[in-house]
Order: sequence, then C-alpha cells, then structure tokens
Amino acid sequence: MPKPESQPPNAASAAVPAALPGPPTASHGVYGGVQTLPPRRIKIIGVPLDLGASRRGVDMGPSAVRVAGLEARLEALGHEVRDAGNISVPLAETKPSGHQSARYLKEITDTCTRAADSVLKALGEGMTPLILGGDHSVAAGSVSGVSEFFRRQNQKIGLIWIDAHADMNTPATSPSGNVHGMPLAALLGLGPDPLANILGTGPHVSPENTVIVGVRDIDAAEKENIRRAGVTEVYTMRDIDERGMRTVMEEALRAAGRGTAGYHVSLDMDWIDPEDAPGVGTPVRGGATYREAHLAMEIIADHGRMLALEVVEVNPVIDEHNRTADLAVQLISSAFGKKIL
Ligand SMILES: [Mn+2]
Repeated sequence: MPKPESQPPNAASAAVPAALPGPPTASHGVYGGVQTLPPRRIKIIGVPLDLGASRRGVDMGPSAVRVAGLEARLEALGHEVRDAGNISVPLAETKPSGHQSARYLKEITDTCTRAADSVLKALGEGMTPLILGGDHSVAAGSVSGVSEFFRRQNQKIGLIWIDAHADMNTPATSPSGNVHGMPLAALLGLGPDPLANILGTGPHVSPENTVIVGVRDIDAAEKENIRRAGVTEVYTMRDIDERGMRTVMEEALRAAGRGTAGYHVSLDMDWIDPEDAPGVGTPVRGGATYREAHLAMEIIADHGRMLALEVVEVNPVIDEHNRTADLAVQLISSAFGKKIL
C-alpha cells in the first residue's frame, strides 16, 4: 500500500470535523477486506442540471447513477448513506436562454446556489457530500459550498479537477456560450460574475491548490485563462501517458492538500475514454483507461483527505445499457475505499 504523503503536524486537517471519518463501528472491516477507509456518513445530492450544455440528457445522470446501485454499493463498503434527493432545476423548455455568451446563466447560478447550500448543510451535519450531476456547471455551486464551510473555520480547500476539458472559459472567451465550460474559471474568480460569487464569498479556490488532471482538449483562450488565473498544476493526458497515473496523482494530491483542510474532487466522466464511458456530455478520444481511472480513485482513497466528491456529465441518452453510470458507481466506490483485495 502506498504511503500517504506526510502532513506537517499543524496541518489543518487535524481540526476538521466534517472530513474526519466517524469512529470505527462494528461493521468496519467485516466486508471481506474490501474497505480501506473507515466508515463515513455520505450524503447524496442530485443536481439534474443540463442548462449548461448544448447536448441534452445529462439531467438524467443522477437517476442513471442511482439506478446503477449507488446507495447499496456504498453501504456494502460499510458507509452510512443518506440520499437527499434532487435539487430543483428549471427545465430548459420553460425559460428563455438569456445572453448567447453565457446561456441560462441566471438559472444556473440559482441552481448552483441551492447546491452550495445543500453541500454546506451536509458538511455541517458531519456528512461527506456526494454530488451527482448534471452538467459540470454544478461544480460552481458544490465547490463553493465546501469552500465556504471551511472558510468559516479559517481554512481553505484544494480542488482536484479531473476532466478532458479545462472548463476555464468565460463569457468573453467561450466559443459556445455553454456555461459547463466555465465553472473552473468561475471558482478561481475569473468570472462570469454571479457564478463566481456564489454565497457572496468568491473566489472559492486558490490557484496553488487547484489541480487539473487528464485534460486533452483546451481552447486557445483557455490556455491564456489558465495562465492568468495562475494555475500551474496541470497534468495533461500526455503527462499520464509518460509519467504514469500513480506519479501524477501523488503530485496532484500533494499540491491540492498543501496547507488545506483537504480537497474537493470533481470528476467529469468525459475524462475516461469513450471506449469505456460512451455516455457523456462531450466525448473526446484519448482518455483515461478503465484501470487508470480506478487507480486515480484508489489513490485518493488511500490519502483519506477527500472532503467531497462529485461525478458529472453522465448522459444516459447516448449511453449503452447504462454502462457509463455503472462505471461512475464503480469509481465512486473506489474513491470511497473499495479495494480489489
Ligand atoms: Mn467538465
């Protein structure tokens, strides 16, 4: 088993109530050795949001992931799971799309604010939020909720953004006007404004604790935005190919964890190759393999510092027999401590 990075004794994690796993219970360790993490209390928050994407269908992502057995499979690992249901999201058909440079920005911001509140509440209850998208714009809300919870305790968080895309556009640079290409820019304070200021306290993450993993499709303007924001920890698919998933993840977690309470993990399923994850919002060739994806999640579990997890962009409309949602549940299980042996 890989040795977790050593943390300075004054590491913020020592004072974090919500992220700390609960005390071991009788159920710990009795599941045939498949669990590494001590049991957590997990709160599932569905956000059936598809206003940020042009292709429809990711609003059915939360259902597809639930149908694939999410709750039962997490409980089989010994975790306590509560499903909070779905956050209400306006239907695209019932709203005007607004300005073409950031379509449905108002409705998305409202939805993200509700998601942030729900995440904040879950952490306050000592639970680990598990957010199911929906398109990736939901992250502007969920990450804000995690960040705000720890900001109130004078702590900051890290962010691991695992994605084929950088999601670093702004309304000024976006070729499509789709807000799901903007959430990371919003969280780093580049805008668009209402989305960048959810709960009134942005920017929600600092560039030195923000890590992008698995990118392979970045617009020219996004490259500039990454530089402007000051994010230097970017691991492309080439880095994974050349240096291996293990090295990339160890470095990523070290950067996100440095001086923070822990990190939020935002997993866009389009990171994985369409061969294994065909049912995603924006498929791009050349993604992570099935095993690389699992390894990344297993390493996250080994370190034990994940504050919240979200899995986004599952699109059942173009999936094959729900296998992308099924893979999502498998990866969630690995992130929550499922081991092969
Ligand atoms: Mn994304």
